[in-house]
Amino acid sequence: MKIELIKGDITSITADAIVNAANTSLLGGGGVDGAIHKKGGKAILEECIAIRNRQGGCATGQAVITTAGLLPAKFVIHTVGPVWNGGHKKENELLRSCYLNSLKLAYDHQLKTIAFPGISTGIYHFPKEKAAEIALQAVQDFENIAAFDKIIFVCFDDENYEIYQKLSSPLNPVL
Ligand code: AR6
Repeated sequence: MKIELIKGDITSITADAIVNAANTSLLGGGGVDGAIHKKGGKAILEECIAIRNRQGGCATGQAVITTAGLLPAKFVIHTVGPVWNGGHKKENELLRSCYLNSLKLAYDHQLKTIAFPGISTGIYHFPKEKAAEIALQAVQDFENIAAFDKIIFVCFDDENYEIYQKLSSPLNPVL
């Protein structure tokens, strides 16, 4: 398993799955969620609505999977990160659950490559360095991580990219 770091737009990534930083409604929003629905087309929203009708959206820390519509990826895994509220509302645990549940869903679908954005580090204001530490630790801790070929962290902003570069280089000398 290889960890790759990319600076750019996750909607352009070719992978078995890209992860969306969604909200509990699954009906779209701004940030990476808005970009995925805009470029991926209506098939993604249709599947999100079907999931919502079946199970009432997606709870914080959980994940669901849909088609990737018109995107180059095969699937979108929608996970709902915690809103940062000072750190005493189980934000760390919930963010870790986002990564672990997304990896579990990908593993259950026999997916080999998965790309993550910095979940919760935009509109939800999770501190970026802490979020990156949690993301990298969750990947290392996932019990079936060896089944994956590649885990990609896609950083949209310079600050996240620099943080991931700093934190991930000891884990992966190829970075
Ligand atoms: N590709 C990769 N990363 C991106 C992209 C992109 N195209 N666009 C933004 N980012 P955010 P959140 C980065 O705000 O904080 C939505 O309205 C961005 O720089 O998208 O989890 C949802 O519907 C940041 O590092 O998600 C929810 O209501 C990271 O993605 C709410 O925002 C996450 O930023 C979720 O907030």
